[in-house]
Amino acid sequence: MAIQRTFSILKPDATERNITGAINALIEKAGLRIVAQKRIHMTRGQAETFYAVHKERPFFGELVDFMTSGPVVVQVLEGEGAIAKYRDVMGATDPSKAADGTIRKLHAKSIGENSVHGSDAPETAAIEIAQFFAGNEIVG
Ligand code: 3AN
Repeated sequence: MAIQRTFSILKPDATERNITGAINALIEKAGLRIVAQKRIHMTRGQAETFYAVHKERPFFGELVDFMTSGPVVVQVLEGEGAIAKYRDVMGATDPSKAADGTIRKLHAKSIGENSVHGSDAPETAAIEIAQFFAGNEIVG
């Protein structure tokens, strides 16, 4: 399996509860390396662009409201098969369905306030990373 990069967000429910370090510990324990990280407050425009694929879904407005409700931590994670590995560590979108030991099982509050985002494919990872990081901000 090749070394990959994936894009991660620690969402407002995580920054609000001051558990970004606890989540980072789970990321690092899984063998993923945090090669870029910054804390930002997303604008509505940034959130709408980021989640454009969900524009027609009934929860889109709620999702944008939530993602702009407080600070988030955006990250680039690197490792062997990082995209699938991070999705395993995150757990299912709905925390009640997430496997034991996953970030969402341990920390997510609900299907909407589910603590973390991770890219779902190499193409989306590249687009998402480029939305938030310049090349020289990623130090592997
Ligand atoms: P994942 O983040 O696991 O890839 P997606 O891509 O289906 O899940 O959904 C993107 C985000 O939209 C989720 N992380 C969650 O915050 C939100 N979301 C998904 N489904 C719902 C829902 N039924 N109600 C509210 N928010 C949702």
